[in-house]
Amino acid sequence: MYETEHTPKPTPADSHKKSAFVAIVGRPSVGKSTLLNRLCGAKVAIVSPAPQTTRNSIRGVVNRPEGQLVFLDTPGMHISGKKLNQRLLNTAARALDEADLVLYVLDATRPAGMEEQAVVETLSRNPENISRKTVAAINKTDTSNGALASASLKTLLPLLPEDRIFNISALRKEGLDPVLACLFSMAPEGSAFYNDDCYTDQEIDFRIAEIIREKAMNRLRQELPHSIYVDVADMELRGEAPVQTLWIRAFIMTERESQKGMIVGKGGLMIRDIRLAALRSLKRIFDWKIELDLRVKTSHDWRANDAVLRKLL
Ligand SMILES: Nc1nc2c(ncn2[C@@H]2O[C@H](COP(=O)(O)OP(=O)(O)OP(=O)(O)O)[C@@H](O)[C@H]2O)c(=O)[nH]1
Ligand SMILES: [Mg+2]
Repeated sequence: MYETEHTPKPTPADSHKKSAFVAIVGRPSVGKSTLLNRLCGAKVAIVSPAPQTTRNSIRGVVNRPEGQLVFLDTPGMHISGKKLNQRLLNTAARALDEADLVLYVLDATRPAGMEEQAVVETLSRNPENISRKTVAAINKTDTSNGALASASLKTLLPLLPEDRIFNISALRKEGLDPVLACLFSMAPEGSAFYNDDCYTDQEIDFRIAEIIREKAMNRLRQELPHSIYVDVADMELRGEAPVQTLWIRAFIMTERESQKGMIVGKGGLMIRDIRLAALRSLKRIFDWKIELDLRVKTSHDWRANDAVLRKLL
């Protein structure tokens, strides 16, 4: 019922072109999702300054004359005993195993430290990952020259060939073409996985929930960005084409009752602001008119609740 022009469909085989799944991995907040969006030329994954914004493995498709690359954005790798974090790490590790190629993103503005070591260890579990599959992109070189990250990369991954290390700025869209060219040169020959007018395979309710979560995360402080998830409880396509309206009822779910007030805000101003920002984004993504009924609800300690985590991750 909600099929759009973005819904993936298989394409006929095209033998002399290349195609590959590319896992984008790295620490939290290095700019993986920003990079995915820039590569796809569309907003596929949500972005915020808070670490661990991405919670799922999100696909974005890039079509070029050379063929098709399907990028898998992954949650930032972060070692922690918490249930949610363990699941996020598993999601990233699974994407690594499934991918033909790996785009390993580093942050030029932050020293490597223990966290980078952990990413490298995960990558190195399969030696082929480094020798045949990995391309490294040192991101945020608009802010720092990347020399530090480049030096630590040489120590951490001495087997990674130098011509597979690139300086980029995802934010400014700088240095991305050489990265794509390198990935295509390493990709196997094969037919496209998706139609060439398709840039993501996400379900509509998931995209809506993510956009709302992004708007909320970017407006909330302290622990709150991590304490929420968004539940799209109901959707209905109303009216006749071409002037149809997608009606949505969604809930921002908090961990504790006491957090609801901060999301609603004084006189309801915060939730109104989140709702309007989400509407602006959703209107850019979908062709329908959008009506959004947005409320706040509590799902006690959901980050430790397996049933909720299974649904979300
Ligand atoms: N200066 C600068 N900032 C960037 C660049 N790329 C991303 N950022 C910022 O870095 C922050 C994190 O970006 P994300 O794309 O959400 O990072 P991520 O790696 O997907 O983070 P997680 O999903 O939490 O693992 C945001 O505030 C971005 O605007 C860049 O090239 N330069
Ligand atoms: Mg992300």
